[in-house]
Amino acid sequence: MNTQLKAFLFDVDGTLSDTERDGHRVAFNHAFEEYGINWHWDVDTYGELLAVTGGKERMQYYADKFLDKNNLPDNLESLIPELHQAKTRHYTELLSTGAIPLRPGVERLINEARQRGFRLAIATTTTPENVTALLTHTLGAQSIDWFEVIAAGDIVPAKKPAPDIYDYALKTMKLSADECIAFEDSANGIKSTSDANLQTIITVNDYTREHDFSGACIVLDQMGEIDQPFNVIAGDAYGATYLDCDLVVKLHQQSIAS
Ligand code: XBP
Ligand code: MG
Repeated sequence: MNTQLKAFLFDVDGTLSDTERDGHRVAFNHAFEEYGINWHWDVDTYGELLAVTGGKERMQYYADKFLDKNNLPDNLESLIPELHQAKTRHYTELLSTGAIPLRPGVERLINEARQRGFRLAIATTTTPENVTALLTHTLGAQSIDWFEVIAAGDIVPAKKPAPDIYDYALKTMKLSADECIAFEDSANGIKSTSDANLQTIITVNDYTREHDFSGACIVLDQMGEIDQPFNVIAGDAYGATYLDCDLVVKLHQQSIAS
């Protein structure tokens, strides 16, 4: 069977942009300071906390697993959503400074995909405002409309690694999983795509390099550019040195056939 590829589904954090270490982490710490809470997430601790997706869920996980039960704020349940709102404000302010760029090759691939008529969507755990802020401050405000669906945050109750956010995007676009390809960066991401029956192209980052990406079409260190070739960590790039639509189509075809 030769199912035609119709749509590209992108994760955001870690895939479109390296947002976690210098973006989300910093914004969480600003929120803790703003509320006078003596929590601080250093780079390594944050790496462990990334086991749980979703900012509210991550704070709850931190309180449950990293802190002394007798030393938690009394009002933790109501505090977490408040902290998260503050964190979102700090994060979107940070994005507005232009401090967090897209990863190499992302803009080029999105532009080529649009020119070639592939449909685009986003499937992410992060808060919707964060996605629109990232797109606005990197590709421009008009880019929000390039994505047919922006499936984000609490739109589904079960976040990644559950497949729900991808199932939601597929259902909204009226596409089958075979007609799409997903772009992810993490083990939670590929668990989510695999359980939604999607083929997945992985670009790793410093937090996810050692994750298990079994079942991916290919694992790359980045999408790459003409003058900035990717390194292939696992899989076959068929001689390509950067990810373009021809390679995406080929990887999709090969994965569907096998
Ligand atoms: C992204 C996340 C998010 C962000 C924070 O995971 O885990 O929780 O770190 O976002 P993925 P919010 O890339 O797998 O979608 O604080 O807005 O929840
Ligand atoms: Mg991600």
